Formats: sequence, structure tokens, C-alpha cells
Amino acid sequence: MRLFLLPLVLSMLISGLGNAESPPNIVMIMADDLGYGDLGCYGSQINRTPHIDRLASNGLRLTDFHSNGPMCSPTRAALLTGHYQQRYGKRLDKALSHNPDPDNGLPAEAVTIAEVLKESGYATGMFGKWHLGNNLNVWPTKQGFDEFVGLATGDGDFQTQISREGYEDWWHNETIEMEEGYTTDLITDHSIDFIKRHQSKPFFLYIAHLAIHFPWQGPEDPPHREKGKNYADDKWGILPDRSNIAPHVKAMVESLDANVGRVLAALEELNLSENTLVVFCSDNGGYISYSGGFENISSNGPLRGQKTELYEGGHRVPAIFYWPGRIDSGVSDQTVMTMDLFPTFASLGGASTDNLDLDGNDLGSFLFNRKPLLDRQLFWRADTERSVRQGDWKWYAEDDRVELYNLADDLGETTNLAEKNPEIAARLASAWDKWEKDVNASARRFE
Ligand SMILES: [Ca+2]
Repeated sequence: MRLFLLPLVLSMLISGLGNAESPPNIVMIMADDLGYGDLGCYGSQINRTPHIDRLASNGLRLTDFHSNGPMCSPTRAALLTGHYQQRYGKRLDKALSHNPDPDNGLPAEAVTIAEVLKESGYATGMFGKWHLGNNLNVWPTKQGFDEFVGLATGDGDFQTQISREGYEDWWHNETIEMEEGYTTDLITDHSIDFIKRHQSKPFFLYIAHLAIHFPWQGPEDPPHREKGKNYADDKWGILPDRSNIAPHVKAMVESLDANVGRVLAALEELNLSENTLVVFCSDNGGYISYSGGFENISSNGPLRGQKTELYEGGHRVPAIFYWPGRIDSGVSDQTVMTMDLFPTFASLGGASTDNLDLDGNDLGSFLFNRKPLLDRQLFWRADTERSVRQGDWKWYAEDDRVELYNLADDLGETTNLAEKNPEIAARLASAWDKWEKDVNASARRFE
């Protein structure tokens, strides 16, 4: 009997394999310091962003998406690990310094989404800004990326790719290899080349743009940094009018937009769009002003605060999910955080995350079936600032100052309701304390 069944079972297996959808490509585009109001589709009247607007109108645009931190390194750590970045040490509360100490980065032991997808058979490439450690032991190539081209530190000249400290900071894998060109264009050139070379197998492409971080240089602005000089006190670029940075930022945003358009066009030309999830988001909110007289930089729309702060302007950011045929177009106010991307990507890639104890939630049933996400508490810590979000409530504290806002009525965080709602404030404060004990316990091994 068994002998007769065997061919049937085999043929079922083979036909099952033939029918199985191959795992999708994943293109993760992260903009740097792009504010909630910097794109046309989020209300900008200054910047023209037709390509990203098209991504939004044909995809799912989120109005309540949050970066895990209000600065670069924290959010990048959460994106790559699916955990609260605080689990990897207090230093990840803020942007990492460029100190090349191997302890000054995302620990090599961290399991990244690139490692997980690579294990699942994906080609993995990262092009752009790392900012998770300036040491080869904690490098993208040691964290699951087959290929890396870009900068290791937090900012480089867009025309010369010289770091703030005056070093050459443009790497091909583990070697300095300087190139001519504008950073946003170069990142895209390498990304498109990667797509072309890996079109026949699933790929995970992490495009980590430096735009629109300072130095504030559009494609037509002159080079500033030269090798061998230190720019710690002159890191913003050549800016004839510090009181009005917006024209430079506009040029940077529009170049970013054109380069997102180039990636979309490449996917379309290669017939990959229908098997590719594209995610676009920012790593933190925009700067409105910066000490030293820099004004009129970005826009965070109606939000209070800016980059580095835990008011909404510091971490509520643009986010778009695009996958023609799989994700219906629309706008959603579901509350999502950067760390949710890891489990979402892993699940699409057929990878198990059971033993990783992730903090993020798989967004699949929300993205593909529009099932609302479960009620949950989300936490932020940025040095001395602390906050919790649950439903419409946002609790915020710094030192002894405690604030409570109802974001449904008061998106701009203008009216502190803590005294009127002491029980809600106390509940969220206690949740924050419990969360901090938990993440600090995880972090101990890395400190
Ligand atoms: Ca940033």
C-alpha cells in the first residue's frame, strides 16, 4: 500500500512547491531626520515630492507611525533588532558618538533582520548610513548584510563624503573606497545595481539615506568638508542665511524624492513590483531650529517638538507601505513603531522569530487584511525624557515634570491633563517604570 502512495505523495509535494508563492523582496527605505510635514502627501506646501506622494496614494500611508527614538542610532537599532533599543545599552538612547571603540555600537551578538532573512535564503544589501558603530567588529557585514556601501558615521559631506572628524567615510564592504557624486544619488545607484543583480532570488534591500540630515546641502550646493580638517564646530554645511535653511532642505527632500522614484522605476522595469514590499519611513522627526541661529529647517506639521525630543514632533514620522496587489491603498491611523518592521519582514520571509522574544508586533494582518492592531503600551526613553503611549493617551515626563495629553483631541500636546486624570497618569507612569526595569535588565550584559 505504501509503495502505491509514495508517488502520489511525491507529486503532491512537488505541485505544492510549484504553487507556493516565492517570498517577496523587501525594500526598506529610511530617510534621515525627515519631519512629519516635509512631504507633499503629509501636507508640505514647500517641497514637491511627486514620487513619494505616488507611493502614498497607491499604498498605505500611516498618520500615527513612530520612530523608536528621536535620533538616528536608537531607531536604527530597533529597526534591525525588533527590540526596544534600550535592551542593548543606555548609549542607544541617543545618537552614538563616532568613537571607534567596538563597545560603542549595536553589539555584534544582536540578531538582526538581515541575519534572519539571510538565513531564510535572502540576498541582503545595505546602502547608505549605518551609524550603529564605527568599528569593523560591529559593521553591517558582521550584522547580516552580504553587501554594504555607504558611511559608517552619523553624517558626511554630501559632495565629498568626508566625516565630521575630517576622515574619508565611504565604504565598500570593509574598505574605504571613495566615489564622486552626491550621496543620495550614490546610495540609489548602488541600490539599483543590487536589485538588478539579485532580481532572480528574494532580496532584502535596506536603503538608509543620509538625506535630510545635516550638512544641509542640496545637489547644487557646494562641497564643504575636506579631508584632514575637523568640522565638529562647523558641521552644518555652507549656509549663506542661517535664518532660512528651508531652501537647502527643499533641494535635499526633492532629490530624495527623485531617488525614491528611481528605485520604484527600477522595480517596475524589472517586473518586480508585484512581488516586492516597499516601506518608506523616517528615523526621527525634523529639526525646526538648531542652536547657533539655524532656523526654518524642516516641518513637523501640527506637532509639538522636534528631533531629540519625546514630544510627537521628535518621533511621529511619515511612513508608507507599498505593495501593488497585496496592500490596498489608503490612509490609516493605527499606531505603529519602527520595531514592528522586523517581525513583519521575518514573517514574510518565512523565518521564525519564536526564540527572539521580540518587542515589535507582526503587522501582516493589519497591512494585508486591515485588521486593527491589538491595544498595547509603547515606550520611549531618550536620556532624561520618558514617555508612554496607550490608545489616545500620551504620558510624558522629564525630571519631576509630568504631563498627560489626549492626542485624539490635542495632537499638538498643548493641554496637560495630568492633574485632571491622576489615575491614568499614575497607571502609565507605573507601566513605564516596569518597562524600564525590564529593558535595563536586558541591557546589563552590554554595559
Ligand atoms: Ca536621524
